Amino acid sequence: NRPTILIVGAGPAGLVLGNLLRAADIDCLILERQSRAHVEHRARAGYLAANTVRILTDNGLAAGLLRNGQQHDTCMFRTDHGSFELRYGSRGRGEVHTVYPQQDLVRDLIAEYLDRSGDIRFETRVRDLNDVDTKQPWVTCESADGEVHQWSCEYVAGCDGQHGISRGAVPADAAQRYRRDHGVSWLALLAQAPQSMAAVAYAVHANGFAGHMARSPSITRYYLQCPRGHDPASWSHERIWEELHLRMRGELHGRLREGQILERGVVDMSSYVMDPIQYGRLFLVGDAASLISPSAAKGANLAVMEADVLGKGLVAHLKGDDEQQLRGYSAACLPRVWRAQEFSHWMINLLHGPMGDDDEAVFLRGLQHARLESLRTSRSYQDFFAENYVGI
Ligand code: RFL
Repeated sequence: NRPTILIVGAGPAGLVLGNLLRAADIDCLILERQSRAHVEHRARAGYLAANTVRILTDNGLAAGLLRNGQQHDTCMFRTDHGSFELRYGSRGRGEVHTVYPQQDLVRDLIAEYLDRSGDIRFETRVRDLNDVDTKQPWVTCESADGEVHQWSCEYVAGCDGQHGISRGAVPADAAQRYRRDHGVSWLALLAQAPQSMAAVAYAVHANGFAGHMARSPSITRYYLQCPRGHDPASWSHERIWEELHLRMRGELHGRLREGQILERGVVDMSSYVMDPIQYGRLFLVGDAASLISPSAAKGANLAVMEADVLGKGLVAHLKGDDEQQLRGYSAACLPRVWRAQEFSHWMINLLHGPMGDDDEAVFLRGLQHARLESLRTSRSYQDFFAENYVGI
């Protein structure tokens, strides 16, 4: 009953890490509070950065996404001043996104982990992490039938997302915590509808931001900026499509292809960074380590990058007795986390103008327009955008 590595959570972070460890024949156990069906159907991210695809490919985890993912290299901006397309695939480092729904990636990663003889327990909630600053950490968990188990291990990877418990096992004085509420909320929608245009579309409108992002040939994600504390159920089907048409300026650029709204939820844009993301023998990975607003689609990509860095560090330490990489985990990840945070924050300012007609709001909308104009006309601005938009 003593796995070498105990991983809390079977999202992209925990599953990539588990697969890397199993490839090196390191004994690990993943504990996941939800059922397998639940995690395999949880729709979230879709835009995978070039570095993510590289990591997954190099580690034999990309068969599904290489077969079924779609490459995207263009995004589009629509404003009161007109519309323009940006072919970011031909700017910056020339990298593109691969669009592959997160739930499909999770399904592939679970199948591969089991093929590598990985041990995973679904419907098993970790209740607490103990003694993580000693050589023998242990956790208490509870299965769906109420049975309580204890596991001890050598290392714990906290991959339990933004609402997990791992972060709480780091004492207040052992890490610096940085937080920001961006004061913006999005109604996140999944529509049973093919994409309406070939590119990601960002619409800046007096009623607020609207976004269009492909997920699969028959599913599209849409976003509508909405007031904080908004009840997503209060939007009727008709009102959603009417508002999307209006903000996307369907009358000028062509109507959107409508379909049933399959899922809806409100995402409050907030960010969180912890430094360091290690305490004793506990390592935080993915959303557990740092939360990023979805404005630049970075969360799942950071999770995979961190899982890769930690996986390599653990393998080097356990197989080759080289502890240096493992000790450098936080230092290797955090500069990239901050750079992604900075770009996400820049995107929030690019896409959301303040409402109202007071002097400050009008001034800030002037800046927003200037920023969009730089993006439309300046090659070096476009290179900066492309490098950060697809890069991690
Ligand atoms: P996850 O995926 O949340 O997985 C954590 C897992 O831990 C489990 N868990 C526990 N298990 C056992 N015991 C406990 N006590 C536990 N507590 C929690 C949970 O059930 C879960 O299975 O975290 P991970 O692995 O760090 O991955 C992070 C990503 O999921 C997240 O960053 C992205 O989805 C963010 N995101 C996007 N990221 C991108 O890179 N590109 C995108 O296009 C993109 N679009 C999005 C997004 C997030 C969104 N929402 C819902 C906030 C779009 C949206 C709408």
